[in-house]
Amino acid sequence: MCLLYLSVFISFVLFSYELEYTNNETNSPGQWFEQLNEELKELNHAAAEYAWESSTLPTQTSTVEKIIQLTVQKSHWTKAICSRGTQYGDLNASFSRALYLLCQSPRNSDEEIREITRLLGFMQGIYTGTQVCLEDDRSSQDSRRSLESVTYLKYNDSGDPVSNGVTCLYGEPDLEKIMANEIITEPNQPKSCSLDEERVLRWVWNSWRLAVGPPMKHSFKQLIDLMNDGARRAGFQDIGAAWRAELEIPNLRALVHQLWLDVKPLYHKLHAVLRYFLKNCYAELASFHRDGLIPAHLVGDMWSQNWEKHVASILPHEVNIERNFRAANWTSEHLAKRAEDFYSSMGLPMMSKNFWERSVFGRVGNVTKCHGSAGNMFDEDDYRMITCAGNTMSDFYVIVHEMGHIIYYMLASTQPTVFQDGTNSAFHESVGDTIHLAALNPLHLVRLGLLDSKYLQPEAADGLNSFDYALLLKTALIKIPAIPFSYVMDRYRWDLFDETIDFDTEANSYFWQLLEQEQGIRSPSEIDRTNLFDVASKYHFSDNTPYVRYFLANFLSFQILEGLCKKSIFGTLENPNELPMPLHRCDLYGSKRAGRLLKKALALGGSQHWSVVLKILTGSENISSAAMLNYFEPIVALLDRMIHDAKIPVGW
Ligand code: X8Z
Ligand code: ZN
Repeated sequence: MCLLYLSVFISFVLFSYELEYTNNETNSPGQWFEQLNEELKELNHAAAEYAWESSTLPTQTSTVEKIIQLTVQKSHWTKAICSRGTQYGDLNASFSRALYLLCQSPRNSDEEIREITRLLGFMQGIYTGTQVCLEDDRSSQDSRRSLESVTYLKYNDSGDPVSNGVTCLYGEPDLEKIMANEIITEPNQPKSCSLDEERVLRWVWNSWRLAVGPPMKHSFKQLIDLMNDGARRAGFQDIGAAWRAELEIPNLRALVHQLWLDVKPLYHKLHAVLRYFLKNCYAELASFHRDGLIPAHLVGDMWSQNWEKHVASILPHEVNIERNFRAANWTSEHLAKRAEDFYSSMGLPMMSKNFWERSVFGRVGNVTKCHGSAGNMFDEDDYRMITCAGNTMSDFYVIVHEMGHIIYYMLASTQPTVFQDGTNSAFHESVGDTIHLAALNPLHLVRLGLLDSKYLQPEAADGLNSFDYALLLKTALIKIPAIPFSYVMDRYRWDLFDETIDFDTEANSYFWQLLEQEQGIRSPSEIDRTNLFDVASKYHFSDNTPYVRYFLANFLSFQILEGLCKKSIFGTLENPNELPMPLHRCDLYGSKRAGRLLKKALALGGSQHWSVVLKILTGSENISSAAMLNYFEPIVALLDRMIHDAKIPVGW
């Protein structure tokens, strides 16, 4: 998962249900609680070390075996703790909460744990180790011929990709970057919107899915059964219910549905405008015109969750902020320094010496995993990041995001170990996203030397100028398509887990039914996809990480930004006045007031329910779409004008 654990599986702590309780007798509940936290720290430390090992070194059978043993050990330990804990009853609120957090987990036997760990390792290995290979003149090839050359490759013993004279590419970041058009150095690169470009994108999109989907399908079916067994023994209906319980939102399914309904009109407008642009751009592409769905490979992202690639085509502007960013030629360490500078300007902690010495920035050495992650090593000041970042704005996003996890770990580190994971996973995902939104404000872009200060001047009655609109549209193209995507990722898995959907006959067709219905995209390939398994093309699927946390974090980050802004400007959240600037213009850089509020909330770790944390940060106890919709209000007006003027149809 993105917080560096062995897997959700170990972070979620499993019970072994046959073993006797084994922990030592101690004098008082207080001493016992202290000892429990010491032991948990040791277990978490070992888990973090193994997770680091398996992310940065080629998979060794010995590591897998150590991981299995540790997972089993932790499950026995948890069972013992929970059985002992019930003898003490409800001593106080903190004690009860600690036991609640530790003891709500699925219960699998040692043998099941072994099998689950093996299956997860296998799936993760496919995602991180698979390369697809292509011949050099791929742009002029027929896509069907290219598909035949897809090869399923691993590292050789010295950790180098196996290549037989052809170019072999990983999913992340190689193919991901081709889809987002971030590999732009070749002089003979196909022209944007050409059929050559379309063919390359289709090839990449399809090859990745053909390479990783089918090998994972059978393992996932086995995994569902094993995880459901463990969840049912713990009193849950299925593993989906157990995943949802971690968030502590009683009406989660209804809330998620409502939040999605709230932003759907905006998504449909963005969809309409992008489709209009793409149809004009790929006028020769016959298949485009069949229905209202957008072919998935054209939106500028492997998973269709981020459409920012098309911002300049939809709304051309003299400032190309993306180009300015790349031209600065920052390395990933530079980007990390700039991220650290933003956090520390608010009075939040600087990264530790260990962080700078041990983090991995790039596919260097034997790094096997390129998806961004942040590790709490549960050892004095040892926090680390893995990212295969380059020098684009989306690389900067990943670094700020991961640093948000680390800031949360650092601030929660004075809590007992059991509370150091934060109030829930959605809040953990929202910290970096909030600060990233804050860093995307035009004033900060001027500060970074990426934007001329003349673009701070208002041009219209709403106080905005043309650059504000370009920037807001770019942010909307990043944040809004992520909503239906994240909605589908877990709605799909919940429906498989509770057997609403029959895995054997509907696993892939149901996924496409949801993608078409919610995202309005369709497969670009003529291949019959019934027996494929396209959900496996996403990192979090093979990593078995629940995804609704990102859905919620998206909304939370706008709410928290608004709260921090109010605090920064008025000194209190109670002030009933509107902010004196549009939300995206609020500059949190250097705001010690906002930093103090964030510190106060995050330092509680998991000791309090998330609604308490949200109340501190925003004055409200409810997750809502209002701040996000307020942020994008100018964009809604802009899209409405475009749709009206060009008579663009909306919906599909
Ligand atoms: O996986 C991540 C982070 C690590 S927790 C880079 N994110 C999701 C994704 O990449 O799909 C951040 C936003 C969504
Ligand atoms: Zn994250």
